[in-house]
Amino acid sequence: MASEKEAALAAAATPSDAPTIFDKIIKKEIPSTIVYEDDKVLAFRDINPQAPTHILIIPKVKDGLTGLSKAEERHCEILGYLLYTAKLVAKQEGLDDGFRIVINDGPKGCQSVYHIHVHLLGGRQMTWPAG
Ligand code: IU
Repeated sequence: MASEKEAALAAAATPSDAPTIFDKIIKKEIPSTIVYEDDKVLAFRDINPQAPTHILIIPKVKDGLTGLSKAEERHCEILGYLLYTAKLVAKQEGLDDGFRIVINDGPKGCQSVYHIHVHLLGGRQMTWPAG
């Protein structure tokens, strides 16, 4: 599998508002391990986990929100809901001693999928600074 940096650079070369693999995951056209779902969001296990618990939380409707840098005022509600869902899933996963939330943005942020997503990482001691 390509490194995160290579994947981010490859993704940056594609039209950023094009459908992504996450649309197929939302439509259940490709399998994923879903841990939470409601009418607004989907949470599923990352295919390449960077921690014992690594879950992605995504909006079901992208509405132009390819990444955080594209956020408009109309997105405030879903952005808050993504974080609230991350907290619910962290509780569900038993991450009672702490966890980390990450939103990668753009090539330098190592974003590789242009459908906004919140990474929920836990189950091990995190270090700082992030790489
Ligand atoms: P990033 O922040 O854009 O780099 O995160 C994208 C994540 O999506 C990354 O951690 C991948 O492992 C993950 N992922 C996935 O879970 N399932 C897939 O089919 C693909 C990527 I492509």
